[in-house]
Amino acid sequence: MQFLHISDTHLGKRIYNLDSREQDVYDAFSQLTDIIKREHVKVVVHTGDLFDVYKPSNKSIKFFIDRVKPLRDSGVAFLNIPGDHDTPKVREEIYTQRILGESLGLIRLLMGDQDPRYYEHVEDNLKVRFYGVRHHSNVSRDSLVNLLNNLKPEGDRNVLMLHQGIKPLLPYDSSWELEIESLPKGFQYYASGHIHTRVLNRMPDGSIFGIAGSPEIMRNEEIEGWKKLGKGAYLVDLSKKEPSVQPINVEVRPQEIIHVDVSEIDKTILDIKSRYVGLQRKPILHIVLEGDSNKKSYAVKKLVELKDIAEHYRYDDRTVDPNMKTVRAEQTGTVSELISGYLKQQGYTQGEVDLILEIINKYDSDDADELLRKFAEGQK
Ligand SMILES: [Mn+2]
Repeated sequence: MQFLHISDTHLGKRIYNLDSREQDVYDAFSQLTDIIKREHVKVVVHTGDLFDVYKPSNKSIKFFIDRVKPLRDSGVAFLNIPGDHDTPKVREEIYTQRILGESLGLIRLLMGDQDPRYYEHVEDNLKVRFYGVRHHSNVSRDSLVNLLNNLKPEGDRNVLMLHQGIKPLLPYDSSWELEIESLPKGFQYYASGHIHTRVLNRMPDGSIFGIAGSPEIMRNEEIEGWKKLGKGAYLVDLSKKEPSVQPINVEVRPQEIIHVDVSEIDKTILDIKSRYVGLQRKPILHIVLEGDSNKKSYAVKKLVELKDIAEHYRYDDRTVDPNMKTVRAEQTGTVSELISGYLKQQGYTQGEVDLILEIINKYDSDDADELLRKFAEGQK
């Protein structure tokens, strides 16, 4: 019995507000649905952030329906849990997934805290149960842990779908809600979303913890992982008690971060051009300008030549004036301590700093609006 694990498709995302980047995100999804057909899987497990926002554009909803309806009609079950991006930011709104699931019957939505509690699939005389819990933010961590502890994995094989920050993969405070060692036992495969770079971890009990990752590069931090591991889907085989996983890659628009000393800009531009000339999919280039800031403006003008070979380029100015003294932030401490140190340097009071940190930590919760209001009042 095989199923396909995909995640974090972020349909509708328009990186740099470019039509071509929105299309790249759709193309990656289309490649995934091609893999679903080619591999003849009967179950697809999507672990959240199906869309980029909780109120997706009509264009992205139509795209999803047109791609997934033929799969549904050929008997494929498309399972999904909502990720943080899918979660409504206001109490009165509902998940888009409920339209796709309850109203259209295109997906099987698993929330964890309401029925159905699992999806059961029987193949090769194996009863496989898929459990899933929707994304829980940091503030509702207790109910998440409670839900997980009450799961009863009673199939011949059991899969758990999650969309959470997991320690130690996301180690910073407020970035994780679960620790990998404390995941509930009895599952052969932990299908995980949220983190965009692929991870495959064999656990001590022989089960596998898998992060399928996003099928396109959504953030710069993903470029390194894409180069090393590729992007795409995981084909998971549950025939044996210890599962085996085969990564299947999709074609992604190339991206590169290039550090450039502004005094060598002419040579570097020639070099980049020769490397990327004639590519079918033009790259996205992230240029990091370094060196003497007095030579920056010439370098920036010169970068325009990259328009010939790149779909898009952007630059990050890290040049320095050799006559200026620089102030360095403390290199130790947690992210919160770094932010707090910086804000204090900028003249914010301790009370304001605490409020700002709280807003950052609760940005996706219902409390955020209330906190912002308090902060705004304090500023008057
Ligand atoms: Mn995501």
